[in-house]
Amino acid sequence: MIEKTFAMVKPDGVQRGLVGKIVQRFEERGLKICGMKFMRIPKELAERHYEEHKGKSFYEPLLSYITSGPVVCMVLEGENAVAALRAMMGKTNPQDALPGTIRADFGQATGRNIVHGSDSSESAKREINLFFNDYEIQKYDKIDESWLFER
Ligand code: IDP
Ligand code: MG
Repeated sequence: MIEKTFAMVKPDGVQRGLVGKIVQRFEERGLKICGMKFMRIPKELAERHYEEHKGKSFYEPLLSYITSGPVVCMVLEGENAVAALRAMMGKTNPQDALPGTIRADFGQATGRNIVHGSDSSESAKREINLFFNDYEIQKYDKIDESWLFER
């Protein structure tokens, strides 16, 4: 099933100069970039984005982290894109993430784990709507599609 998901290079990924490498992985996998923007997340948006974690011990540090500098937000599309992105990211704690995943290859600590990806189709829809307007999400044909998929 072709679907969209929401991805983000978090402030540590931007500061450490990993934006290009991370976006390259998505492009090489064949995930289509439908939206992309460089922004600083306002506190209120961070609170809405992470509302499921409100009250947890890491909630306040998480808000500080995610609003501490600019991030790169993306809408990615592909076959089972939600699960594909989560698999590419690896486990939340980079210490548990498998080599070859973004979090294992580039990070060491849960509180500095470089990337975000929606955890379900419902989260993906919610997060895409939180971060992107309709006019920021592009519909277009990409020349590799007939070689990525059997059609
Ligand atoms: P996920 O990003 O893999 O979906 P969640 O459990 O949804 O993981 O947590 C959201 C984010 O909160 C994590 O990516 C990480 O940045 C931060 N976080 C989660 N658990 C901890 C923790 O125990 N200590 C510090 N930060 C945490
Ligand atoms: Mg999550």
